Amino acid sequence: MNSKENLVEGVVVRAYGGYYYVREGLREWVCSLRGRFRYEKQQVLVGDRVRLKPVRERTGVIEKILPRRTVLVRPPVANVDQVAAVFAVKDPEPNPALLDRFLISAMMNNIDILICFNKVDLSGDFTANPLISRYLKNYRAVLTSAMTGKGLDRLKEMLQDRITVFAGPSGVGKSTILNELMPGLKLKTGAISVKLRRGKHTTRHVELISLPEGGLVADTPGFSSLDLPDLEPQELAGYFPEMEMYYGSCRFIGCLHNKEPGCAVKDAVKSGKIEETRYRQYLEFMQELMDRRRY
Ligand SMILES: Nc1nc2c(ncn2[C@@H]2O[C@H](COP(=O)(O)OP(=O)(O)O)[C@@H](O)[C@H]2O)c(=O)[nH]1
Ligand SMILES: [Mg+2]
Ligand SMILES: [Zn+2]
Repeated sequence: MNSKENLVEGVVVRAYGGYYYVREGLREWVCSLRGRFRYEKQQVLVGDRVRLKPVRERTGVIEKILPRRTVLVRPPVANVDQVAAVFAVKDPEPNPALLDRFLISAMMNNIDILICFNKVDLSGDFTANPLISRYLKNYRAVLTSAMTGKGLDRLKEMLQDRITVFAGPSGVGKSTILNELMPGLKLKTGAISVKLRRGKHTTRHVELISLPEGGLVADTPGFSSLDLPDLEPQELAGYFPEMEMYYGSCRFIGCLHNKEPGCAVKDAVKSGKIEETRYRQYLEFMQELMDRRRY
């Protein structure tokens, strides 16, 4: 507690029925909002760091919203440190196009990304799977099984002291993992969610779960598609770490690594230094960005 102003600082972990639940260490405060926020049209988001004035025990009024480091739109969470992109090694098969979209949007929002390949109990030689091994080389990744517990300690460490949003298709085990990490938590699992329309997201009541080891995590129901952020075609390669290093090595300035001669990226694909499928994904995204500009 800040003795001078008598204000308490904490993080909004959920909002419901006009009340905001603020986590301060191990305590949770139920808060209303100082009226001026309403006519200033300033919205309080889950993930916001706030200062509150205690009214009664564990009840307070939010007086101040501290500046946000990041704002995620889907789901609406402030100050997200990282997105955990969860995929299954099998059942359902990993979807690299969707994973690559997550990677690009996270980088663009300055949010770290952590890839979690779950259900490793279902597949013996998942590292031999090129779909998976190519990400293990270039990104922070963890292999887990919510069934056997493998990799969960490592994952816990990666979630400590940070705000993380779990993203990924439905059925990959996001809720099962969180239930394992948080004893007593009973998120619904195994529910095949109704098919989500493109661009639509069902998480209205997003909530941050406080893990016992520290760290706040938001579950999402999972999405099967994600629009690419608005990028200039020239910027796209910068979002593929294995291509970025060839920046400036192509014959033409502004090379899009597509049809241009003397392209260092295409040479690297030919010699196997860049994974062919990732390069093809790059070209597909490039086409999508180009198509968008025709309007
Ligand atoms: N074999 C196996 N099954 C899992 C694992 N994690 C989750 N599942 C199962 O996968 C299904 C979907 O899990 P759920 O947590 O609901 O996925 P979500 O949609 O991503 O939240 C459930 O039937 C789980 O029991 C795992 O590590 N191994
Ligand atoms: Mg779920
Ligand atoms: Zn090039």
